Amino acid sequence: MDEAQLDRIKRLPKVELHLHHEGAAPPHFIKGLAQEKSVNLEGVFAPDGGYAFRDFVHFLSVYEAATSVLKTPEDYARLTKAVLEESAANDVVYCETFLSPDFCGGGDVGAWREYLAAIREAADAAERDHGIILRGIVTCIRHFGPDKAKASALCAAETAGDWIVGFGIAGDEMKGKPKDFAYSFDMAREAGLRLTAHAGEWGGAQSVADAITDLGVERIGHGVHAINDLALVDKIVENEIVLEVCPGSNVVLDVYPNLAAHPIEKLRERGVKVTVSTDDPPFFHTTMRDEYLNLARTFGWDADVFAEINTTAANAAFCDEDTRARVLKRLERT
Ligand code: MCF
Ligand code: ZN
Repeated sequence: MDEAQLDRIKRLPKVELHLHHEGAAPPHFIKGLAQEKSVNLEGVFAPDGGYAFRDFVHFLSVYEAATSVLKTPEDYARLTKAVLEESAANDVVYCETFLSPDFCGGGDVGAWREYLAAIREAADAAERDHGIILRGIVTCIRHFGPDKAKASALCAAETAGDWIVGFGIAGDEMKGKPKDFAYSFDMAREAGLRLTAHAGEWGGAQSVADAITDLGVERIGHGVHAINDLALVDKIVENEIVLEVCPGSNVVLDVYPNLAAHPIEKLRERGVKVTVSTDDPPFFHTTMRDEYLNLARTFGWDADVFAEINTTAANAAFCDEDTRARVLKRLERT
């Protein structure tokens, strides 16, 4: 692929469906807040200035340590501004971000409303300044257990609407089973929220099947291990379940040794609706532009393939139809 083609791919307008709000925090932003608040973040940063972690479980604890400096709604407003500036610089036109009431008010509905108001205000400003549209997915954290998940689901249900558009689950997939969280997903569904779950990243194909059956999700975060069960892949295709694939994340966390070994292309070839996201970009030394360039170089994907992926993502977005129409219009202008 020549440089002109790669340059065009890099600059395409993009839709990102899988981004963790704190996980997108630039390290210098977290360092600055730690200094302001005199919080000791020893061990969180690598000598190169990025985040330091050995493996997935260590990643989860470093994520929580970095998040500990975000203490107020105002901190989250500043975070939102920093995150959206970076996303807009990568030509992202629409993004869905995972927000956790555990970190934003400790599961209390009143406190959560204050965090949410601050985040929305910053998102509205970023939309005015950079044209990027943000929507939120309330996310429970699997290793915090089903009780905390219920508190998150209540926060989600109380604030469901045109901005909080979905409910999901992230965290340590090796802890508990999807059905332990079915009550929370039922509450969110009844409140009109759309559903997604991290599954099949560390768990096998069965973990993806359980999330679909027991939680009734229409999207799966990662889902890559579905490739080990082709009958499940067929079911995913038939039911038009969309995968939020984060290739760079999977390589850095050692789910796959390199991008060439990643199943995204096999899944796409079999007809699965795949989308592309960064997950926690500075943690994984990636950006949306990098993800696209790496996929183009590794699998030979041209601009048409990426255009199709972005249309898939826009159609799978949890936003209202007016917003979707605006996003699809932005994708046309290439
Ligand atoms: O997708 C990656 C890796 N797999 C699972 N979970 C997470 C990922 N990035 C963040 N998370 C979790 C983590 O537990 O999501 C939470 C973090 O605390 C934040 S959700 C706003
Ligand atoms: Zn994730």
